[in-house]
Amino acid sequence: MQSGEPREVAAAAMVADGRLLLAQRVAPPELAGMWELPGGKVEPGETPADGLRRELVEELGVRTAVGGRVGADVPLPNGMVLRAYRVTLLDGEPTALEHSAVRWVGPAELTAADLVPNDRAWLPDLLAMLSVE
Ligand code: DCP
Repeated sequence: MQSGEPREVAAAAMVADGRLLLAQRVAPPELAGMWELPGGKVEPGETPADGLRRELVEELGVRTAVGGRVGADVPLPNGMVLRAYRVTLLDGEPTALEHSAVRWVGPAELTAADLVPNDRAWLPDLLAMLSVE
């Protein structure tokens, strides 16, 4: 590691028409079947926005614009940090290329969804985002 800044996992809070996009994980076994904000590890030399845009091409096949932060930092056990960003869909229909499914949810479905434990901390922030869209 060249710097003291932890490696980042960037996740997308993508909202369109008052609904948030959730993606269903296939791995690891303890998270398989649970829903998350799609994203992944930012690679060395990438900005978080670059990394998140790349991950969303790989995972969902869509072109996006990455905006500001949503919610708090979530420390990950391996010394990484998980951060969520507002994302706008520019082109394409999100497709589950690396997940088992994707779906757009409103506030009630989001509250009821079986979210991965790390993302559950963002629930109030995500609900607030949906209510002002
Ligand atoms: N993670 C999370 N919530 C999210 C996205 C990720 O808790 N919304 C966690 C799960 C993993 C870590 O972050 O512990 C890395 O996420 P991924 O496995 O999705 O990231 P990559 O696709 O970059 O992983 P890899 O390169 O290992 O395939």
